[in-house]
Amino acid sequence: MQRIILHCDMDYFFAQIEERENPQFKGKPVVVGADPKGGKGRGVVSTANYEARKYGIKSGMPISKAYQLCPDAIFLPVNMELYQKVSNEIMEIIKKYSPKYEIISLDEAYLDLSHIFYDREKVSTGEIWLEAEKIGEKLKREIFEKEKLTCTVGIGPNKVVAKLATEKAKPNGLKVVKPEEVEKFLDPLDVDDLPGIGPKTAEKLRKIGINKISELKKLSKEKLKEMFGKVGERIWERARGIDETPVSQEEIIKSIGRQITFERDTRNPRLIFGIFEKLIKEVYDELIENNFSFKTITVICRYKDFETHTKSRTLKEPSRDFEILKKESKKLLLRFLLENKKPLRLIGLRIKIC
Ligand code: DCP
Ligand code: CA
Ligand code: CA
Repeated sequence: MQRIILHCDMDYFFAQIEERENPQFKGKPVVVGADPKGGKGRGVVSTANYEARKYGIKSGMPISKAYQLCPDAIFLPVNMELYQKVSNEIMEIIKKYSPKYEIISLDEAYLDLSHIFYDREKVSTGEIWLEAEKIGEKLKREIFEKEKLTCTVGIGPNKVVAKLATEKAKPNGLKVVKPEEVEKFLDPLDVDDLPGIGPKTAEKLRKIGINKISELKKLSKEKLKEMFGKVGERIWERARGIDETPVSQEEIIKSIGRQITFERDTRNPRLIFGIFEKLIKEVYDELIENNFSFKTITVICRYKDFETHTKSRTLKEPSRDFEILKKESKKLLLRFLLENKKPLRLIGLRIKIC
């Protein structure tokens, strides 16, 4: 299924918050991390703003090294409580853009925006990607207006491509890589840009003359498996922009269902189907409200004697089509009515969502 995935990552997060709180730091190199103690300090750099990065200062570097590179930088301790608070506020904003979200770290999250495929009827795919870009711009604007912080947004057909788009658009950028642009986008990148390729893997590849993703693609799946074991297959896929990992939200809603007990046990088809249609509508409305699709439909019937049965049908593809839901669930209910003559006490409908 075609997807639209948005990745959002705050720019030089800890240091940017410090700049916001202390506007006099703007334009100067700022390093957040351990105390440098005049060059003798232990511990590491958490992050540095872009001015400090010009001196070669990076996250994870010994703070003493950072001090050597730029003794005049503003060195600040890590104020985690503040960063956590800001992070929570940012995530609240991000979550509003899709119920399918995944928080990766304090400053980073994915959103699955695939629902825009369904929201607009019969528009071209080009327009849908433009719509996604507009959502990205809106998200950036909202974060900036509310938090006075910049972030970078990457949008693509999957998580790997979206994340790489963010990396390439940093800082304060927005980049959309449409499905047809994936190959052109990935080919010139270095192999170690690919998530999952660490320094060791990259080194092994470099030794056999492979530096760019375009070169990596020349290796067969078998060869990569031979070199790296199971991960080899992942590498093969990622070099081609293939990544099916879902955006898994925190609060997982797995199904939507409604049921109703009749005021009196009944066999009256008109009454049963009348009420059933209302259930279908309610279930469908909740589905759409939460931007999900359904794949499995289950109808529940409880008879007069409390005996309860279910019948299910799983579609080949996830759907958001009201007519399909109506037709398939009514078929299931009809089968109940045809195979058993007992009066009904309760009917229910449940859909598994994705
Ligand atoms: N962080 C840390 N130690 C590291 C890496 C990161 O403490 N080794 C913290 C500080 C960062 C925050 O996590 O501000 C987010 O990490 P990122 O990797 O997203 O880097 P930044 O947000 O600092 O910069 P960029 O603009 O490159 O995303
Ligand atoms: Ca960041
Ligand atoms: Ca990050």
